[in-house]
Amino acid sequence: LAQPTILYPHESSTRRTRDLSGMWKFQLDPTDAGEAARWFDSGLPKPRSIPVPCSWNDLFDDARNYFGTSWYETELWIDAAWKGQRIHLRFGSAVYHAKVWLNGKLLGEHVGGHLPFAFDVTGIAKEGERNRLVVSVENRLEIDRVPAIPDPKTSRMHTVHFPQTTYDFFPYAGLHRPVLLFTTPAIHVHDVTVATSLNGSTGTVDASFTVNGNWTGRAKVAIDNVVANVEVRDGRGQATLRIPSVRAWSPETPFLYRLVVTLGDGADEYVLKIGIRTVEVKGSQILLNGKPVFLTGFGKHEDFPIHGRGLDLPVLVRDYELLRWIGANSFRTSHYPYAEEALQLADEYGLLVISETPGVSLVFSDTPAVIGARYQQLERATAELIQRDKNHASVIMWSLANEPLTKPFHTLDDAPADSVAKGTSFFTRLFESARKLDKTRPYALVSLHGGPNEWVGLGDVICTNSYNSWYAVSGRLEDGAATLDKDIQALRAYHGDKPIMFTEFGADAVAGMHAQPDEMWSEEYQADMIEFYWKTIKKYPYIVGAHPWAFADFKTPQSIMRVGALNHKGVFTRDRRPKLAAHRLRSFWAKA
Ligand code: BDP
Repeated sequence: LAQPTILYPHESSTRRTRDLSGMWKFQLDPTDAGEAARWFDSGLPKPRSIPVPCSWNDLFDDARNYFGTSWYETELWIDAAWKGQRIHLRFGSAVYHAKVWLNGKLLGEHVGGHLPFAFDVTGIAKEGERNRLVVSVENRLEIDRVPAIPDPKTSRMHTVHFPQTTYDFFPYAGLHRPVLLFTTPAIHVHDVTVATSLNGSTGTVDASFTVNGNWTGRAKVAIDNVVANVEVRDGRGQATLRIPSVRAWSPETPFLYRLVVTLGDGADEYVLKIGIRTVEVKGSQILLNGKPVFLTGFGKHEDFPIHGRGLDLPVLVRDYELLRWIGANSFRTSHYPYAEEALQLADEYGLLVISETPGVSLVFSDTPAVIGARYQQLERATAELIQRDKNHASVIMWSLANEPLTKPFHTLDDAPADSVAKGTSFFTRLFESARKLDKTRPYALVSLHGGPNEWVGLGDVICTNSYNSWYAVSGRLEDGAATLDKDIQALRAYHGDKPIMFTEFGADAVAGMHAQPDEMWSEEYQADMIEFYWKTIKKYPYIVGAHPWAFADFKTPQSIMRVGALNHKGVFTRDRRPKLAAHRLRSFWAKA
């Protein structure tokens, strides 16, 4: 409990939040001079304005391909009414490595992006004065980070691809999510973990919580008029609430209850919206509230013109409206954790979410030191992700990685003989450490064409990305469909009873490009390919989900494969207009 609370700062009778979003000062620091020159003390010498949250890349021409340190600065004021409260400063995410100073004092740092971090700034933030907040954000693309760049010695990716990445999305950077000031009482709820179950018409909510300062005293946990009195000892409390005539959470009825944890007679109050539901893998099915569920939806990206990867609430609402329109019940947060606001809204919309770590495109032909550094980072990010998302009804499965490979995609060299074994021990360890943190949800690893079997088999659901008729069997829909049948049967033969899910399949289509007969890059080809995948997948009762890649077109590095530096596999364009494939899917999903 030495760390500040990372719970989302919802307001309550005892807690206040102030959003610091807006125009901040910004400066690139290509020579890394800022720290030695103490910009954190004196402020930025030659700043321009930048909106927070937003990526820096699409705002300024000189920042498009900037991969170094940038500085942000703003001022903040403390409310007189906050006297006696703890004051916390919280960042939704900063990509990749952030350092934070308040009034010249280093508060701390965070590495990895996509996940929140907070500091207790009580006493450092002064009331009645201008407080200077300075943040450096550094986004070097490095081989030993997660995600990584390819090793220029073994990969030819750099000759066809700029900037060099191992992954297929633009490496946007900056303060991507809101920066919040929030208050709590001195003694406050530090963490809450909720697990729910159903028994007939009764819902059971098991809520355990911690209080800072090893506090001992009385507390209450309540949902509506169901209240449990709790003795908190050494900072730990636990309550079990039984809700009669429960309204179970599901995509059809995404009902949310208000869970309130109150310390003493109102010394602190933490409010959390929860859904009561169960999820489990049984035989070849994923069961939601005891009934088999089939996942329709997409892999997505946090991506929009000009904002880049910055949180964009209007786009978020529009995306979920379009998911409803097309008849999707789910999505995957490919290939990194999405904003907390996205998960809160998914809870409300009844969307089922596969929550993915930033572990995209790991390769196992690199040195043990590099693989080890990536492991440390990914294990930490996984723990932070589970801590952050564990109470969302919408989150039904964890994806620990996307498309790990034995060797870089673009190399013709053979993978080193021990690369499968190296990956197996990496993922065995990762699954073990994650499974200790949340025992209420299934885990998976998303593979490319099912391989290697040893890795994907560590998951509870066999997730596979599959590109027949695109990267494989290019230009031939019928042959692609025949290959798909064989692929499915091979997966089943290896993995036995486990459910299989197609987490990606798709074709690029440039909106407005048409062809008769079918031809790659046309809207017809994309729609027809998605159709044969859908029809094939539906033949097999042990396949539990189909997510075409991708929801919408999105920004990529520049390369010979990506017209306009976009991946065109979206069934919507980047500005969310439906392609032919969207209408086709809607006829299968929404109208069925
Ligand atoms: C898969 C990746 C995804 C890519 C997609 C593609 O998981 O990130 O965008 O292929 O190439 O390999 O379109």
